[in-house]
Amino acid sequence: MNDGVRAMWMRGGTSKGGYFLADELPPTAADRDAFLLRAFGSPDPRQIDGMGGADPLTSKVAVVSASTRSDADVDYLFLQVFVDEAVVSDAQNCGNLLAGVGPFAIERGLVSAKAASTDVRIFMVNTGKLATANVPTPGGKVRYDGPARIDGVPGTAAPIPLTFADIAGSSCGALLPTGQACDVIDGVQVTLIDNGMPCVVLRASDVGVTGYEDRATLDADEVLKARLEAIRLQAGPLMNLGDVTAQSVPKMMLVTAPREGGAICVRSFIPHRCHASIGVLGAVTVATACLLPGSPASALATVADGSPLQLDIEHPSGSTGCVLERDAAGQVTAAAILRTARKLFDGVLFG
Ligand code: NQM
Repeated sequence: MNDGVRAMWMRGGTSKGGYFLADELPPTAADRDAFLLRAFGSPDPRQIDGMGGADPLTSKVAVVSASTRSDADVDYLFLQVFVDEAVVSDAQNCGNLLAGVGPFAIERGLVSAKAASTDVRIFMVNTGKLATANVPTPGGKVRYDGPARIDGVPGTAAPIPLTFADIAGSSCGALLPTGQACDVIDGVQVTLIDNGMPCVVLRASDVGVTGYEDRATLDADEVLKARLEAIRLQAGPLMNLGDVTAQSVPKMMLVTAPREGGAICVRSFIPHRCHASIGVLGAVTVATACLLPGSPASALATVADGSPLQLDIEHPSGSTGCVLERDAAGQVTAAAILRTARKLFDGVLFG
């Protein structure tokens, strides 16, 4: 690919990555992945020879195309480019990069902008589920600056609310793939749950930490990481994900009681490094666990009654608000989360 491929670099939520039109990438998955590994500089812990930021949160790809579905405007395939392994994985979705998909689709002419704001209906190819992004488009152009603040990103930007309906079991086939809200692995109570992102939810205190530590402290704790990985590898088959050795799911969500007025406090491993804040669909999934009697999360959570219900998920950079809707039986039927995005670069990327 010496002639390069057109790419836009964007911050999406609290993550960052490359956005591509599907038909501008190499046509086979093998050639596409080889191009992406070269372009991002993987495998290398510093990604010095490429665009990756030496962090899983900045080594991400959105592949976007016009949708053939009647209920979607565009298709979004998320790819995680591993930093220090020669792996490009489509085994997970990403709700943070999703925040840039609507603006990108409008910028590339896949969706026509409306006068004030534009709803972009996005089919998330990794999970077969739908999201809607509301993109500010005053005067028919994407607007990136604005008053919205999200923890984990300095400053403010234009608000992009994301809404999700019916995302339970997105990768595992069911909200609770084992059929119960609490299982025990290696003597630790866990909730194996997927409301948009496969997650193993467990008490931080059950693996020897408080859950209030900062990212660097947790990343340096090799004993903790080995214990979490042992639990994760056993959780994979139980969650219908098979052997997850080379996958970035399930995510490990260490929960503890909130201390900033939120619903729950979380440190997430994604899965081998601690997240600087929290993933979008990861946050929705933990919030859902807080509502499940019997889950280690619900015992620690502070949650009001009713629907819609706002749950603020505390994390290392602040908190992320999730709005959940429930039906009469208490099942979560829809979720919404506020994100922002920023266009950083538009050009040609060489692999
Ligand atoms: O859970 C990181 C991120 C994510 C995923 C990860 C995400 C989500 O923050 O929807 O956004 O969990 O690998 O980009």
